[in-house]
Amino acid sequence: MVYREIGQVSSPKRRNIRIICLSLVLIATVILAVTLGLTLGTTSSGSLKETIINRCNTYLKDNGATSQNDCEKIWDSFTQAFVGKDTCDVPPDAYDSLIHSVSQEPACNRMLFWSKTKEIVHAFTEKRSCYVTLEDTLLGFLLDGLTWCGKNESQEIFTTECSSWSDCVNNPVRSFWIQASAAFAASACGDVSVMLNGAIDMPFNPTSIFASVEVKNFNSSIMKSLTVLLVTKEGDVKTCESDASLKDLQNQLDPKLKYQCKIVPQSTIQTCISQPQIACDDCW
Ligand code: DVN
Repeated sequence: MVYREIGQVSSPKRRNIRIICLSLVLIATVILAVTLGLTLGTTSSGSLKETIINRCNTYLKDNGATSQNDCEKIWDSFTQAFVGKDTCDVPPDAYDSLIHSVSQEPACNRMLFWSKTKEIVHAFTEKRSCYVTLEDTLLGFLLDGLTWCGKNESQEIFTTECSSWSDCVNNPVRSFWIQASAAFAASACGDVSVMLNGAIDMPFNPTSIFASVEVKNFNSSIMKSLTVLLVTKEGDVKTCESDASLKDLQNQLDPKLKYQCKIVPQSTIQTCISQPQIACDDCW
């Protein structure tokens, strides 16, 4: 009988032990990955609530509107719109309670709508208060860039694995922006502006929120005019007069509203973004 030092085993045995060890490591890895995936995938309401409450308190502190708004009540009105509902069963009017829970005076003569110009319009309004987009108001600021949904007969709040904008019409995020946009447009007062993209075929796209929701909610009893700011790049040939979609926009407006359109070179806006000391009126 050949004795072997303790710790030494025959090669077939050693191979079996190695296979068992590798299998155990593999199983442990899979369990860890699944656990992490499940944990990270369904963010509890905690982190979303923390984000939204922080945004709310920051906005109120920076804009001095603390007395009229209660962030906890706003959160509760927000969650009531979609918690316990299927991710494709949240219609726009589910957010009516949330919209009514936020109190903010409309920025008459400073309201700026936009379509296909999200980046440049917010780079501009981030540096200046002479124009205000929906996303610069408390309601839009709270939820801009976030995703959320619930599930039938569940109190959980999810921030991933939610239906996307194009999956179904009544998804929680799209319905919110439709209802918030409708309310923002209905409150539009005085001289109003919209920044449109002169580099695309249809600056006024009928399927956009601006066209399908906001223009339809303008109220000519409080709104006086609409100025289109058509942002163009070097070499763009589109003009205010030549574009058919802008004629369509003009035809959709209440004739009581004054309409004008200005070509605004993108370079001019970029200069105004980088030099906030330039007066707003000199930016277009
Ligand atoms: O006036 C603005 C503002 O008030 C806003 O509330 O609505 C108007 C802008 O909406 P719009 O006219 O539809 O312009 P866009 O550029 O086509 O879409 C605006 C935003 O809606 C997009 O930037 C998307 O947001 P995101 O993903 O960049 O944070 C979103 N959106 C529109 N169509 C979408 C979509 N997101 C995903 N899939 C789509 N099909």
